[in-house]
Amino acid sequence: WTETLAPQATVLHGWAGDDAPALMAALQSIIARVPLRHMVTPGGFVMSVAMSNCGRLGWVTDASGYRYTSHDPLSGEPWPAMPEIFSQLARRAASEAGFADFEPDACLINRYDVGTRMSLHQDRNERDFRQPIVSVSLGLSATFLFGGMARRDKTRRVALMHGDVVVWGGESRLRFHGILPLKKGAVPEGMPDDCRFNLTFRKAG
Ligand code: MD5
Ligand code: FE
Repeated sequence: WTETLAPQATVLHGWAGDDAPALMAALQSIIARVPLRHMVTPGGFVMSVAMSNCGRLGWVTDASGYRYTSHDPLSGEPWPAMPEIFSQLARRAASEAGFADFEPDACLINRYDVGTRMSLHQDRNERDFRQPIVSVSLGLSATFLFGGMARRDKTRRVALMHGDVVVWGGESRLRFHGILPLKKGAVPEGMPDDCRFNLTFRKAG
């Protein structure tokens, strides 16, 4: 079922469930080539979420700031190509939520281990905020914090479960958001039961 959290913030509940085994297989082959790593924020904090990327551009952070790069700073190699199953799913989800012709050029892969969180932030390193972000949740459930346009605005808690896809666009593209510390839980057979993977598809360039 489809849930509208706010104008242009659409949760497609369980929408990626059938594709999850194929998505996980593609994901494993990417992180075998481009290991998940804990990046450092410009403020000097080590992120608890482990990250990797695929696609023409990848999101990185280090002492000099947040940005997109064409190459993995660890290896000097280009980020791996975005698998067709990733780009097709992101495109279909965006279309389902009313964003035609979404062509992601970046997929940020986040791995949340139990206890890991992501503090309240906005995603503003992309060039064109008219382009939506598509987020796919796999493995353990998370409590998502959905805020407003200002950091101090009240946040609402939204459970994101295995297979859920969210399309963030329009006026919800720049809302503050975060993830509460991840808890243990149950997952469908064969899916990761010790962590949550989140794929975020972006048109960054
Ligand atoms: C996650 N990841 O569940 C989230 C999904 C990140 C991140 O936040 O930056 O890697 S993306 C959630 C999102 C994106 C853009 C806008 C809004 C939410 N929003 O307006 O709430 O790991
Ligand atoms: Fe974000």
